[in-house]
Amino acid sequence: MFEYAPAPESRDIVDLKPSYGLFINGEFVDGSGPSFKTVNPATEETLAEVATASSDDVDRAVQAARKAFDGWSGLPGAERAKYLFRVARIIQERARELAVLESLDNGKPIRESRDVDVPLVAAHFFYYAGWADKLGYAGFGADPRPLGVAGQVIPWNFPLLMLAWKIAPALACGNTVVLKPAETTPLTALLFAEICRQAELPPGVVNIVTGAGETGAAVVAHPDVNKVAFTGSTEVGRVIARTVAGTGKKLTLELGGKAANIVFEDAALDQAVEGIVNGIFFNQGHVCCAGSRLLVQESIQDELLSALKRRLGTLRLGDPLDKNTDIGAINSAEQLAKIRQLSDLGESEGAERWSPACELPDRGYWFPPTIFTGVAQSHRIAREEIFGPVLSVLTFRTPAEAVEKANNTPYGLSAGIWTEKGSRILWMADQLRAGVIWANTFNRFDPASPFGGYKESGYGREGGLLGLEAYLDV
Ligand code: TXE
Repeated sequence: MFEYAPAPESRDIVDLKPSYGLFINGEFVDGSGPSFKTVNPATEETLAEVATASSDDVDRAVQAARKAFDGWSGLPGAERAKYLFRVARIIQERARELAVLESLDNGKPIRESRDVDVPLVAAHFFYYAGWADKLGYAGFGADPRPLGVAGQVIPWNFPLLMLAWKIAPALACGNTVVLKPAETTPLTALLFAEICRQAELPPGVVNIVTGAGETGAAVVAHPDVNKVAFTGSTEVGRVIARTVAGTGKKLTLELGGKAANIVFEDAALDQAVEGIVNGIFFNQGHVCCAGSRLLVQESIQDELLSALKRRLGTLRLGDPLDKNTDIGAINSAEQLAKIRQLSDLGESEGAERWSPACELPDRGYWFPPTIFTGVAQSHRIAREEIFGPVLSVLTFRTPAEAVEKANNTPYGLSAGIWTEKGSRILWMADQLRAGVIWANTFNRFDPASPFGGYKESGYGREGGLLGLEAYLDV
């Protein structure tokens, strides 16, 4: 039988430099802190040395952003739109390079970085470019104003996409930006800095400061930062909320999740299996809205689980640059240790663990797709965010019980419903305490659709009109 086997994506398309500096006021400059290594999680090889921004460096970046603010916010919206459209087009032109670098630094399969992340990044810049000259018609009054300097701290699971969610609306509204990427995935943000130069964005409008948590903390605490936007762990989100409290800074937090993916007995089973796989194994489960809890109606449990296991047996784990790969590397040794620890705990708490036969490469950070059955609501694997390719399966009998179990979590970011019955979808969507609810699909994103959580998943929305409001005084 003919098998389609495309050649692996070549890493030569990426011009990797041995070391990278900070991007401040339109220039790449040295950092005053000790540099750190960013590694390819699929091979553990060092990709580059990256500068650490000290609090003095962060101060220089914030001052550059402040200086650029009057000019940038004073431009007619249509002029800002031209810059953003230009950035969006360059992202499209350099899409392959961005996708390969993202997969090298993050470990995600090239099919995802190429077909999901990078196209969505461009789409966000196009979408918000479209609003830049229409802010007076967005429903926030005739003359909404930008906030000033936005300090933005992002995680490693979608390095470019999180950057786009934050930078595109901020700039469209007339704010300037200091952004700190995660320490394990700084490279595409620095390539984005190069794209800002190529688009001739005025110096200081976008500044990128690399480093670990201390650098992020310096951005958040800087007195000349007017707005803080954070995506990351709930623990760090709490620290940031405390730092910002009482300062008058506007804050949005997008934190963890433990989403329920709820399958009723009347669902189209093949479609549901694909949705479950996409829900938890997309991006190795490093997804805040991942469908990490499968709630399946008891009557179809056996049938659904057999179909799901058969499907997992076909997933290919390995080289992220191979276009056939479905499951790439875990982003870091720390994250791998967390996934292992929680999975071991699942077993010791009495749940049953299953993975398909799956050879793991010798080097790099890997974890096989894993399912836990016999999970009780009290188990930690049913309550805590594992942020890896691990699915906890629970059962229910009635829609009311499904709602009760789905909502029984401190988080409230997303949920999925699988049923052929429209009235049930509407009823469930009304009952579920989650910011995003998908019906008969999962992990679908659109720049026009706001995203964000209830409860400990954070507050504020990114995307759509609400994403604009987060960067405006209205
Ligand atoms: O997150 P951190 P980590 C969850 C997920 C994961 C866990 C830990 O469960 O296993 O968090 O991941 C910066 N002030 N999510 O340790 O530490 C940090 O440098 C300011 C869910 O990577 O929250 C990085 O840039 N900034 C999540 C960013 O915060 C600080 C995505 C996120 O790192 C800081 C990632 C401080 N005091 C992890 N400390 C999601 N919602 O998608 C750290 N940082």
